[in-house]
Amino acid sequence: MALRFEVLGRFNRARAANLTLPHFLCQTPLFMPVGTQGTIKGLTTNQLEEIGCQIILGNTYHLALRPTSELIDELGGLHKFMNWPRALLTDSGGFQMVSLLHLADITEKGVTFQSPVDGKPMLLTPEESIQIQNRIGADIIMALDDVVKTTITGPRIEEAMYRTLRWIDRCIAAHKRPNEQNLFGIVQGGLDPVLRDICVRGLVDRNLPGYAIGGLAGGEDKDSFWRVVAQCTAALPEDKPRYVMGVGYPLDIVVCSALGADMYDCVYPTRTARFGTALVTEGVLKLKHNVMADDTRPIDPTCACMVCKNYTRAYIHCLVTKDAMGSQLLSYHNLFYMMKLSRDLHSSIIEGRFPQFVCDFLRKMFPKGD
Ligand code: PRF
Ligand code: ZN
Repeated sequence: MALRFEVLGRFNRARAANLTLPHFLCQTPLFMPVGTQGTIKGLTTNQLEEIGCQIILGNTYHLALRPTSELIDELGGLHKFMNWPRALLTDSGGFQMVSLLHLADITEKGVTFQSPVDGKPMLLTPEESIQIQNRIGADIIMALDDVVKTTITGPRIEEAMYRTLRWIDRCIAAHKRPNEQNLFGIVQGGLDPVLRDICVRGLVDRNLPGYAIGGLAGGEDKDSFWRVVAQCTAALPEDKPRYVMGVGYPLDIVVCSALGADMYDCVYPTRTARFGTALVTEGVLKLKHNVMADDTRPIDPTCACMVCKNYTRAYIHCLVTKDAMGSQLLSYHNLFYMMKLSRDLHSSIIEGRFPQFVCDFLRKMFPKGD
């Protein structure tokens, strides 16, 4: 195992911890921004450090196609390649292929897809996904899982869950750097509590350094989503990190943290920035809106970030969708918001004021109580 997970404080099921990874000591709960091609679009790694990012996510699928994992390995690993000294996590690639390429097809061997480079059929097996991730060198690597949309029903959900369990053994066997990189298993099983239970037990038996809850945030209703998270966190070990994949709405992070989850990732804060939306205390602020044209306030007067200290809504309104600087400034602010949310969750849990923090958060976001 190449991590240490030390719980520093709890409030009911919520926990705040130090997660010591090979490249960085992270504090949980934490949000991980998503960098696709070895970059968080529009931000330098110096800015990411300034914002307080502790760990960022890279996608195996994208990096394997370009610049290729062999080249990253040859050039000294992804940390060095992208000039990021802190922690990295890579996702296994299957989910990205299935969600990006509708031509992807899953069999027992692995995920088959058409190469977007030359159109040739390609196969990503659990062994290959781990080999690629070993070359990339992230602090945390993810098992290849069989992901299906939570909104479908029937035998396919069960097949995917059992296949994910069979594949975890192939991933464990293929993992050549267990002292430098942590392999996390991913709980699947759709919205079915019986399938989720079988999958959690199966993965816990493998004694992995951490566990992810997958297959969520794909259009299911919030009640079902939170129920699955609650069930999985209750059954996962207390002394290992729990990562809810693909979750990035501030409200979901607060609720999942209350349910005992520790880690999150999502493109939402940076993607919504590129569409002109800022995350603020009251919810969201649409910078494209005409009322912003002569608004001389910062995005969020309560925000301490570089953007809110230096620029007006009017200026960002003027840039947004016309100049790359608009989405860069909004991405900077949105990630600052996510990092502050992570820190506030961590410190409020440690200081015994988590319920007060959650109440304040909800009251500001939903002032009418709805
Ligand atoms: N599996 C993997 N990556 C993911 C997910 C998953 O289930 C999700 C949730 N839908 C986001 N990213 N490997
Ligand atoms: Zn700001």
